[in-house]
Amino acid sequence: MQRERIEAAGDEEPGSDGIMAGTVCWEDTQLHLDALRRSVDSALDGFTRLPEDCPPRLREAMRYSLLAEGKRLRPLLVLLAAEACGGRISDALPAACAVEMIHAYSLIHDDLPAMDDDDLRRGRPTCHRQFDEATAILAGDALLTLAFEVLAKHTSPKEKAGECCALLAEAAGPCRLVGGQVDDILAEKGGHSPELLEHIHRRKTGALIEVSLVLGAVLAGADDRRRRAVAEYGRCLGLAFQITDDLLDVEGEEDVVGKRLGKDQDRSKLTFPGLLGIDESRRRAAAAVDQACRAVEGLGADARHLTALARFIAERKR
Ligand code: GRG
Repeated sequence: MQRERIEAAGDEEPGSDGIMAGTVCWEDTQLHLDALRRSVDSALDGFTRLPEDCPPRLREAMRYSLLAEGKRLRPLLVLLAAEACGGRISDALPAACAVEMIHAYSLIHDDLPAMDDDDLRRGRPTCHRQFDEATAILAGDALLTLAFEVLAKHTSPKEKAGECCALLAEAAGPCRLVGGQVDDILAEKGGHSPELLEHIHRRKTGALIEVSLVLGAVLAGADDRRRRAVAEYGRCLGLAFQITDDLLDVEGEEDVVGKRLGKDQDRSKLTFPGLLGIDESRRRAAAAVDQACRAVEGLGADARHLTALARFIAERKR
C-alpha cells in the first residue's frame, strides 16, 4: 500500500485525462492531501501517547487500530472544509483527529464476532484477532471517549468546543451512526428497498462524512451559506462513498482493499449492486459525485481540493 498517493491502487489517474478541479489538477490535490495526511497522522500519534495510568495493552490496541494505514478520508474532509471556508488547518486538526477516532472505534466494533465478524481490516488482523475480544471492545470504547476529550480540550477557538462536541455526538449517536448500524443489522432479516438502503447508509456511513465537513466549516467561522454548501457536499459524497464501497465488495481486489470481500453477498446483505445492479449503482455514484461538486461550486477556488477529492471517491480502488 503506498502512502505517496491518495491510495488509488494502480497508477491510473481518476478519469481518462486526469481530473481538473477548478484551476488545480489531481496531482496538486494529491500533494496537498499527502501533506495534510502527515499532519493528521502525527497529531493522532501525539493524542494517543497516553499517560502511564492507561494500561499498556489498551494503549497498544487503540494505537494498533487507529494508526493503521487508513485513507484518513474523514479527517481530510474536516481540514479541506475548513480551508474551503477560509479557516486555518491548525484550528481544525483536533476535530479531524476526533472524527478519525470515532471512525476507528466504529470499525473495531463492526469487525467483532457479534457484528460483521471480520478477520482483516486495513490489511492486518482485526483488533479482536490481534488482541482479544474484550480488549477490542474496550479499545473501541476508549477511542470513542478520547475523541470527545480531544475535541473538548483542544478545539480552537475554545468557544466552539461545545458546538463541535454536540455535532459529533449527534452524528455518532443513536439516530445516526449507531442507529444506522442497528438498522443495517436488522435489514439482514428482510424488507429490502432502495429507499431503506439509502436511509441506512445516510446514517451509518453518511453521518460521519457529513459532520466532518460541517465541523471544518464551523471551526472556520463559516456563514450559513458556506456551511450548508459543505454539508450538502458531505451528504452527496457519503452516498457516493457507500455505493463505491458496495461495488468494491463485488469487484475489488482483496489485497488492495485490505479486508475480506464478497461478504455482503455471502450474508445476503442489503447493498446497492445487490438491489440495483452494477451499472445502475455506478450511475448513481457518479450522479452523487456531480451533485457534491455542484454543491461547492459557489465557494470558488478554495473548494478546488474538495471537488477533486469527490471525483476521486467514485474511482477509488480501496
Ligand atoms: C459499530 C457503531 C458501529 C458502527 C459501524 C463503520 C461501520 C459502522 C461499519 C463498517 C462497515 C462498512 C464497510 C461500512 C461502509 C463504509 C465504511 C465505513 C468503510 C470503511 O471506511 P474507509 O474505507 O476505511 O474510509 P479506512 O480504513 O480507509 O479508514
